This record gives sequence, C-alpha cells and structure tokens, in this order.
Amino acid sequence: MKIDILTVVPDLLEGPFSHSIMKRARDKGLLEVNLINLRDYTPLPRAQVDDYPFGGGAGMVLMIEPLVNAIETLQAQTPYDEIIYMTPDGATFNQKTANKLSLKENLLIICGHYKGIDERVREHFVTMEISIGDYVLSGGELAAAVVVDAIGRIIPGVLSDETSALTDSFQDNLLAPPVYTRPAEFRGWKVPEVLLEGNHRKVDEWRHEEAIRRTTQRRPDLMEPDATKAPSPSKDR
Ligand code: 6GU
Repeated sequence: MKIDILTVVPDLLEGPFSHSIMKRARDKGLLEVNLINLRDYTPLPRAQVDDYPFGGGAGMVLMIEPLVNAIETLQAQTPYDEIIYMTPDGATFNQKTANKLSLKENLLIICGHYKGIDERVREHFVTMEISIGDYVLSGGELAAAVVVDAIGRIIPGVLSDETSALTDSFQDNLLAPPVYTRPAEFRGWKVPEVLLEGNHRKVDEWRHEEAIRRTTQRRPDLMEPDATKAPSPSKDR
C-alpha cells in the first residue's frame, strides 16, 4: 500500500513513521509513505502557498493553484483510491474506517494548515474528509500521522503475530482485557491465577468476560446494538 501525504511541514511527519511498527511495515515493503512538500508545486514567487481569505478575517488559506498543481501531478503518476482531506469538520475517524482504508492500494492525504484549504479543492478533488476528534489542531499533520498509524498496523503481514490486530480494542466493539507479564507477584500484587494455569480455553473465557466488564464500565455506548455506527471511540485499548 502506498500513502502520499501532501503538507507544508513535511518535517513534522518524518518521525512518526520511522519507528517501531510503522518502520517495520515500511522496511518489509508493505507500506510506502511519501511526504510531499506543497511548496515544491507552487507556480508563485517565493514559494508562496497561502493567502488572505476573501471577505477578510484572521488566518491564512492554502491556495488552490499549488494544491491543484500538486494533486494533478501526483494523480498522473498514481491512481488514488481516495483523496483524503484532514479537517476538524470531517467524519470522525474510527476503527471501522481504518479497517476499510487498510484494504486500499493508493491513498493521497492532504494536510491543511492555517485556516484550511480553498473550498474549491474540496469540491473538485477531495473524496473523503476525516477528523480525529472534536478539538482543533494547528494543522492536519498530526491527525494524518494518527490515521496512517492506525491503517499501517493492520495491513496484513505488518504485525508479527498475525492475529494480534484482531484482538485490539474496538475490533469487536469491545475494549481489550487487562494484560500482565512477569513477575507473577510484585509487592504482593498478584496476576490473576487463570492466566498462569495454562488452560487456553479458560484464558479466552476470562479475557472475554473482562473485555465485557471493562466495556460496560468505561464505554457502555460501544455495547449498544448499533455500536458499529457509534461515533469514533476515542480511548486506546
Ligand atoms: Cl484532521 N485537523 C485539524 N486541524 N484539527 C483536527 C483534526 C484534523 N481532527 C481533529 N482536530
């Protein structure tokens, strides 16, 4: 899978995909992430990419010319399945959307900055608009990092234990159960006995019960009949 990310601050995105699981996905050739600097595509002097909003008001707007020049140049090389614009007024990102996007071949992600991008780019090029939650970030880059991480880790073959993404929180509308590792006792605090007994059926049962208990306590909204359509779960595991 290839993900191209169009941004005015590519430096912000160098870090997130160069470590841990994302690094492994890229090293294995399962995920290609390209950072594309919008400033390389402006026809304007001094690498200008933003301008004042028509009608006045605070903040700057990313201009249509560099954006369209970049998008069309990239489109000539890659048939994108989706052109995604990261924006707080987009649809809230969740596991279901991550699962769906992880099956695509080529994605282009556009990161807005300042006040956003010229609306005509959204009308004529963008196919999907994503927010990562109800708060405002100073740009789409950190949100794009979140989305690419969530997608990248579930690409088949990325996780060494193939089943481990399936047991994540949210994959079955349940939060994940508690986990423990050695030592079995620390300061008198003991690991649940069932995990030490080696009975895999009993372990599975215990984990399922704990997942239900945890979800009922913390996120009862996920347990509702329609939970697949629930607004984005915001808590990790
Ligand atoms: Cl995608 N962008 C910005 N700028 N702020 C956000 C967001 C995106 N999602 C939540 N807040």
